[in-house]
Formats: sequence, C-alpha cells, structure tokens
Amino acid sequence: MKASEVMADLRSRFPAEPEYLQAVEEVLNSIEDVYNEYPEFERWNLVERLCLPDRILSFRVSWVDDQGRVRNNMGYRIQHSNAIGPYKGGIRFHASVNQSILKFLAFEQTFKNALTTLAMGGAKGGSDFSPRGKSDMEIMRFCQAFIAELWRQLGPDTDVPAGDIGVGAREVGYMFGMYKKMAREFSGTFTGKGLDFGGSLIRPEATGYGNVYFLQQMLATRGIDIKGKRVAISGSGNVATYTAQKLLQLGAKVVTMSDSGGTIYVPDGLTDEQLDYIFELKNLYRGRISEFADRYPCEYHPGKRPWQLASFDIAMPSATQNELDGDDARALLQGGCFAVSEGANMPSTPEAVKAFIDARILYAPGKAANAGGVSVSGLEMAQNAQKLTWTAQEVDDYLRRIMADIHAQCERYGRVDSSYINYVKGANTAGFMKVARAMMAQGIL
Ligand code: NDP
Ligand code: 2IT
Repeated sequence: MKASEVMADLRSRFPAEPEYLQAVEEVLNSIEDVYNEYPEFERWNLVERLCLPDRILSFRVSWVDDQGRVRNNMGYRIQHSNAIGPYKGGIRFHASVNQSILKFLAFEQTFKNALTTLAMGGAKGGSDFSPRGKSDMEIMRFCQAFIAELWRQLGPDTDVPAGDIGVGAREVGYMFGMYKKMAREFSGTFTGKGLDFGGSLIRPEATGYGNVYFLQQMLATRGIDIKGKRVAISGSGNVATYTAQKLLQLGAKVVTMSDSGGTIYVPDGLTDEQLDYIFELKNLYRGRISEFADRYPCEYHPGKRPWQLASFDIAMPSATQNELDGDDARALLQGGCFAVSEGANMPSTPEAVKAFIDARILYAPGKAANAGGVSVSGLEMAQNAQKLTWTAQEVDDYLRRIMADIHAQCERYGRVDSSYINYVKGANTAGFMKVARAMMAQGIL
C-alpha cells in the first residue's frame, strides 16, 4: 500500500481514534518522499505494519478507596514496536486516558526513541485513573492493582515503563515495588526510579533540560542567544518545571506557567525563589498554580492557556496534546514569537503546526525536542545493566550529546534551504528510516 492509501485505510478502520489518526497523518505526510524512493517498502507493506501497534493490552483495574468502596478503572499497555530495542515508554494516569490517546503516544514514542541513538522500541500505557485528590494509600493500592495485571508483560529486555502525566517518582516507586515482588527479580524494568534503588541522576530533569538544549541548538542556527528572551511555558509538572529551571540558569525569562485551572503571567520573569515555590507547591503539596498568585503579585488568568495573554519570543508547550491551536499559533506569530520547542507530546494542532512551518520559524516537534526524558531513561537502563551509577555530570553531558545528535539528524533530513530546517520532516524521516531499515532486515513479523 502507498502511504496515502494507508491513511485512508486507517481512517475507515479506526474512525473513533482522532489523536491516533492525527499523529499517523503527520508522520505519513513527512515521509512520502523517502518512502517512494524505496519500492521494497511498498512490497513489504511496511508503512501499514509500522502504523499498527504490535499489540494492545487492556484490562480492568479494581482497587479499594479510603472509604472502603470498590473502584474500577481501565488499564492499558500499547506495545507499538520492538524493531530496534525492547518496548519503552511512559505510563499516564489521567481521567482523559483512552485507547486513541495511548495509541498516538506509543506511535510517537517509536520514532522518538529511534532518534535518541539508543536501542529502545516504542510503547505507552496508562489508565483513566485520576491521581488528583487521592490519598497516598489510594495511589499505592491503585499502582499495585495495575501492576498485578501488567507485570507479566514487562521485563528489563521486554518492556520497560516510566512516568508521564500523573506518574512521577512516587507512582514509579509503587509500581516498581509491586513488579519486583511479582516477578521475583530486581532489575531495571522501570525507569524514573528513586535514586536509592537504581534510578539515574538527571532523569527527573532530563525532559525539560533536554528541551532547552535542543532549543539552544535551534537558536544557534540563527545566531540567537537565549539570554533575556521571554519564554511562555504551559504546564507546571515535571517537564514544565525543569524546563523553567534550565532557562533561568541560562538567563532567559520564564513569564508564564499553567495547569488545567489557568495560567500565571509574570511579566518580568520568575525569580529562582518563585520557581522553588512552584516546585514545592506541585511536588510537596500537590497544589494548584492559582496558589502562586495568592502568594506573589502577578496576573492569574483562570481557565486560560498562555499563548494569547501577551507577546513572547519563545513558546514551550509542556502540558498535554492539542493545547495550542491555530488561533494560538497566529497570536504567537503576531507577537513576534520566533521559536516553539515542544516539551509535551503533540501539543500543537495540525493547523498550528502548519502556521509555524509556513512562517518558517524555529519549530521543533515533541518527538525531537522532548526526547531527552526517554534518552536518560535509556541511560538508566544502561546503568542498571552494568550495575553501576554514573555521576550527574556524566549523564548531563551524555544528554547534551544526544540532543545535539537529534538536531543533526533533523538537519540532515529536514534542511529545506540555507536558511530553513523543517524539523517535522527531519525528525519524522530520520526516525522512520531507522525503524524501517530494522524491520526490513528482520523479516515479516
Ligand atoms: P505532569 O503530570 O508532571 O504535569 C502535567 C502538567 O500538565 C500539569 O501542570 C497538568 O495540570 C497539565 N495538564 C495535564 N493534562 C492537562 C489537560 N488536559 N489540560 C490542561 N493541562 C493539563 O506530566 P509531565 O510533565 O510528565 O508531562 C507533560 C507532557 O510532557 C505530556 O504531554 C507528556 O506526555 C510529555 N512528556 C513527558 C516526559 C516525562 O519524562 N515526564 C517525557 C516526554 C514528554 P493539572 O495538574 O491541572 O492536570
Ligand atoms: O513521552 C515520553 O517520552 C515519556 N513520557 C518518557 C518515557 C520514558 O520511557 O522515559
């Protein structure tokens, strides 16, 4: 089947999976040229095989809440591809989780992981369980029930989960503990573990730091210094907060952060002390970003996303998919925004992506820009396999090298002319070619 025929076929087979279709369409549009250069891909029906996950596991997760009531959630693991390494990708706990969202995330993860230079296939999992407002004991019971079902599918060389929205060090700790008990093995089967039991230094920071390193690579192509630039960040979770931390270290101004309740706008940029408070607020008290506005003078915009509140030099969407639409993109461009680097997975709608590409600004899709997180997960797997621990400096240096390598891959496949790199085309093509070559070499499976 030709790439365009695959899209029409997937649309008719999965009409109720809009996020999955959106992610696939973006990749297929990018790779059409290289795909047509290799007739053997079509003979082996490679694109259709690559778009369909290897397997989808879905199961009921029953657990008991603090009031003694029995609660039932859905659990999933989508093992998309192990063509270049064991299945690898995060677990998301959020009320919105469904099969379409996890299929899009597992599909994206496959190409992202291919860009990292490390040997990792693509997967994603999660549940429609919402950690919001749950006690620590409820979180623990839920994580244990989730893994009681999933553990058989996992293993250090089979499938290695990690965190994502709603899953941080606490949840990974509970899931790893249950896995260890069920499987009777202490291995690197989860990444993002606590430092005392096999976690890697810099893993918490890696997605945010990596995104800033990638942004610096992009800015360097136009001779722009990050210092003093006004950056809008959305979200205030793991990715957003460490993005802000690295930006502050480099002298940039972080002027917005948000959560699902609204956005704070700090025109002069967050101070170190204010960012420390956000870390505390989110990690210790699990509070809302509105509480920041109770404590420090700033604008708080309930129910609003950052993009249309002011003008920004740089935007780093770091909350969730489709959080930046065509109107937002046009407002950003009108305000003079010259770079967008995605911390979240697929945060920009197709209309927004088109606006950024048409305007020839520096625009990095999530699968390139946020690959630092899973890269350091790969380094955590390497340390676990060696039974060694690397220093923070070693891991950070490795992370910088990987982000520079990903930038070089994007440039190789995405350079349009002497003044423009299409990072969407570059990332999709580079990721696709690696997975496609591996699939061709391994036969029809
Ligand atoms: P966290 O759970 O730590 O933080 C998520 C943040 O995004 C919170 O501020 C949350 O606000 C906000 N958010 C989540 N869902 C929505 C929504 N539907 N509408 C508005 N705001 C929302 O997650 P992470 O920081 O880990 O993940 C953020 C993004 O980065 C996701 O797209 C994830 O897939 C991606 N990513 C994560 C990596 C990682 O290593 N953790 C690696 C690469 C990408 P609230 O608390 O109000 O829900
Ligand atoms: O989207 C992502 O890359 C992640 N949530 C991190 C996955 C991982 O295995 O570290």
